[in-house]
Amino acid sequence: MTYKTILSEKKESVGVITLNRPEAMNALNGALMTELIAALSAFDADDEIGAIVIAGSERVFAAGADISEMAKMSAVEMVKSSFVELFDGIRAIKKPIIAAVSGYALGGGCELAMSCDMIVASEKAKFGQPEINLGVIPGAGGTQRLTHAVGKAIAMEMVLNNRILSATEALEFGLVNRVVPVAEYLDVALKLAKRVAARAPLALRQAKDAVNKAYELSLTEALEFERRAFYFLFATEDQKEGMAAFVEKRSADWKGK
Ligand code: CO8
Repeated sequence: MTYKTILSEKKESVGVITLNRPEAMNALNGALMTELIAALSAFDADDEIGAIVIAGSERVFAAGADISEMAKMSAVEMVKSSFVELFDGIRAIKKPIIAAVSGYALGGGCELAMSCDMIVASEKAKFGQPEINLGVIPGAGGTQRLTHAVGKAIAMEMVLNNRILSATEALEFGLVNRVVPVAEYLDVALKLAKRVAARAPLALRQAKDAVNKAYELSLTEALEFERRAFYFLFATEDQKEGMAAFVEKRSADWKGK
């Protein structure tokens, strides 16, 4: 399938999606979000793909929701457009998603990066929630995922006072997994995605789900969820293969069954 606002390609076991609206700093308009969810869902359903990378350009990951598209909209039009609900489509993806961020990740762009499971940042990455400058607040998880990631003090400063985090600050505060030179960030994200993609697919799926439950359930409920997921995996061929391979001192041959 060809897209107008993104590029989508397979690199062996990894699906790579590149946001591609350079004229608008990769601003996330309705068309881009719809195409992004379509491309993510296609990779999620593709057995050849084990993990997904979402990238922008070196200059900008995404400068937020498209302000010119939103500027004149009423509250009722915003509700009817279901624009922000498109973000739920990212949450629905079962395979691991890695954001490769360079340059600006602002507003909805920062929220998009945080909706992914891991973030590889270039030294030029900048993370911010500048919605307060527009008379609004983050609407796609910025007040929640950011607070979980960096804690209340830094989140308050970012959301209330437009503090922009450098890549090294983002690493220090736990928002990103690693910071690497600009020339390497895409490669590093791709290599990380390939390593993840080589793992047991059903265990990966359960693992992603279980870690996310830490944000959604009470500790008692989440521990129960984890235990059930752990037991479930003993019904898979991959658990038998993985443990046999360890005992026989060989590498496992995962089947995703
Ligand atoms: N929306 C629309 N167009 C944009 C956006 C945007 N978010 N950001 C940049 N552009 C456009 C500019 O208007 C400009 O267009 P033109 O060349 O036609 O004038 C072009 O991109 C280049 O931008 P600049 O000239 O401003 O480039 P600079 O290098 O000087 O500055 C910045 C780059 C700092 C990124 C600057 O463009 C900026 O501050 N952008 C806006 C950032 C922002 O406020 N983001 C938050 C938006 S609101 C939001 O995200 C709410 C999310 C709610 C839910 C999300 C659902 C998806």
